[in-house]
Amino acid sequence: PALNIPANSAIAQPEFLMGVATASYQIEGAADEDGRLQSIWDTYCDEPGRVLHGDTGDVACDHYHRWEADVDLIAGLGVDAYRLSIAWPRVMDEQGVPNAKGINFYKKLLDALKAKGVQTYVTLYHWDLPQHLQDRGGWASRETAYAFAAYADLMSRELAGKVTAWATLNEPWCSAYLGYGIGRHAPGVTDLRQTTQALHHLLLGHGLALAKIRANDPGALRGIVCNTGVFGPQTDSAADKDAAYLAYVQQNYWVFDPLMLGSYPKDMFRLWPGTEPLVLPGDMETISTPMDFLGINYYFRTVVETDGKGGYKEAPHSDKVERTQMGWEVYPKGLTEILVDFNARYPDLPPIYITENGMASDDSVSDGSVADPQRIRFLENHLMAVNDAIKAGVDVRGYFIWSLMDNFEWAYGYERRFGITHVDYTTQVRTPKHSSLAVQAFLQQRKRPQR
Ligand code: GBH
Repeated sequence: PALNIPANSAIAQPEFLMGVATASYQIEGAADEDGRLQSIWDTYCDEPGRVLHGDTGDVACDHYHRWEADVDLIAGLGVDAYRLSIAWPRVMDEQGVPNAKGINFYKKLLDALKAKGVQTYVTLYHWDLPQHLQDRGGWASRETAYAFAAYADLMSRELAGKVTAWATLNEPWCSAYLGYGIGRHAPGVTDLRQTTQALHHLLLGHGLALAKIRANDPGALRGIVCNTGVFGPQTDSAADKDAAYLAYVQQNYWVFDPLMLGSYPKDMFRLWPGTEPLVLPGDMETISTPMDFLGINYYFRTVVETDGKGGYKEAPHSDKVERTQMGWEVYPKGLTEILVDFNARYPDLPPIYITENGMASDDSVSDGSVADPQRIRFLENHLMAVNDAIKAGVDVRGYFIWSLMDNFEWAYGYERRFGITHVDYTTQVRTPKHSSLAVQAFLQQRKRPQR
């Protein structure tokens, strides 16, 4: 049966864009092929103890070789759009010389999607930084922002006309904080001064890239994709409420304020005193360059309490709430709350796309089918949460499910399955889960626009 979404809701109209999402390192594999350089994730995966079971992206879903069948899979779902990312290490060498083989992979892929009528939302950076740039400081170094602008310049020239919408970065918060703050992601650094500087350089690179894309591919939309999250206080005490507020600032306003208002929130540096980044004249103007869309990724709520030192920490998990295979709380209302809050806080908020939402479950194939009832409910309830935000006046234009298929889930390797399609990593067989069939049926019964 189809996703249970009322036919008269805004999100069930054909104008509301429905898509599925992936990212290069999580699906492509072919790590050493056609001149691909080493990325920070290849390095990180090879360090003992970093990734569960020592998994790596060397093969992943072998999408680099199976892309044609995967395009058929996407088109067969009936989605309007596919969100993918480009692997920076595939398309340029260390001197910045274009690598035609790598670039051609994306040309063929984008052309095949276009031929099937699938719009393309292309992220330039979904975490696979070329290792040679990390060797010179990575995002903690200002040079990386300029290198990113040169990469964006090249790709928007090479792929002009093939892309519906460009997103510069995926979740700069994760790159900065998980990568340079707590070391849970590549490059595995733990230094808060590098963290705030890295975020600044990511955002600067984003702003510089927007100008290149505008010049080279003026017909495409330009934006960024950022993660969001909501926080609840463990108790009603003032200290716990302040803890929840600070966590919210750290996860959301730290990134969105510079993009939307041109300044960092002061409370960030109450949380992390003495970590203000070095900001050069003109940087904040570049960072707050207007965009055509904002991509928002949303997954869950976290309950926090005071750490007793003016900060916050995660509270012990309550067993009263529903959780996913990640241990993440299922909290659809949080998505409405975020959208309504941003709409009130940012006067120039551009149209929004939910560029990722979904959940992991421990799915397996039995009798040729995969039952994932929790995911079906999850998708329905989060789509309705988007609908509530639209009713409250927020301009949300589309929604992408994370993910098209099970894939390399970063520090959790292959043990967490976010796909609406099951992947058998031994045979690479793709099996649609029940959620995928429900999405497909929902999309089929939507009215098609009159042409
Ligand atoms: C997204 O990130 C990614 O874009 C995607 O590649 C990934 O596969 C997908 O979601 C599923 O995870 O402070 O260490 O407790 C997820 C966004 C935001 C998830 C912050 C974890 C808290 C990490 N994340 N969050 S931690």
